[in-house]
Amino acid sequence: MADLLIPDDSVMQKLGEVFNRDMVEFALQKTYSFAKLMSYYRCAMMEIETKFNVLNEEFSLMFDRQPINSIKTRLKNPISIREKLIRRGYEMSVESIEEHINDVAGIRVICSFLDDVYMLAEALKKQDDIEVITEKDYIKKPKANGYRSLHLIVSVPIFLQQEKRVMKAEIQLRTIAMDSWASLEHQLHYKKDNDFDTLMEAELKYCADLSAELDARMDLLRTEVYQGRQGEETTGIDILQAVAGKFTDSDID
Ligand code: 0O2
Repeated sequence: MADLLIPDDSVMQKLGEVFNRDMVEFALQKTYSFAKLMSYYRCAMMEIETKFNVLNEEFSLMFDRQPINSIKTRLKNPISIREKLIRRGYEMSVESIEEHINDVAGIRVICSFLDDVYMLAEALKKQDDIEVITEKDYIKKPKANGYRSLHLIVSVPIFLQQEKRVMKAEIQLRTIAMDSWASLEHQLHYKKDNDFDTLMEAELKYCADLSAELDARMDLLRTEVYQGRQGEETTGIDILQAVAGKFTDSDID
């Protein structure tokens, strides 16, 4: 066990008076292994965050605009990890966390425009040290409640002093509108323990549809501004076509 985790003698003595010494050492060993694993996940988040910052920098240099509005990272807390393992019928151990939980490391990339979400996802997927494990496109196929976001579960190598480890992480890419809907919906769910009633669900879905329309309109506007379309007014038909173009029939099975 790493020296820095062994408490000094007086603490060990006090713990030993209450608990069996083997038990104390066992608990310390487990705590250390857990802390080490969490630190690896933190490294994976740093690697991925840097990759997105590099893409943002390159894009800003080439096109004089930044596709990323902000990046948030979070490490899943031990209580949520435990709940998820129990819910899925797995034991609570360091090995089990690594094997069964894909979203201990979470990176949320908030993009300026809808097209940026896909541009950034494609740019990341092309990198030869990134392996995509699963992809869920809740933008093309929103969840029933209206939730939209592009989710990638990826693996990324981290390089330690003595070894290379491949860690999993969940990346959520979404626009500002998608993010504000998701965080407000999350807050409302948090406030209301029970499920929403039908009217509330319909209202939430309506707000999600409005946010989807906002994204489509902003994307159209961006295209016009950056492609220099001048002198022509944006018509309602343009906007409807833009919205329809984002979600073709083939996307909806
Ligand atoms: P937290 O606190 O954000 O970590 P998986 O986790 O991938 O094994 P699942 O549930 O199929 O299993 O994953 P999915 O559908 O990709 O969703 C994972 C995450 O997306 C959630 O994490 C949320 O962050 C977000 N999410 C999914 N659906 C919704 C939704 O309806 N509303 C909001 N606001 N967020 C959503 P966690 O673990 O639930 O929570």
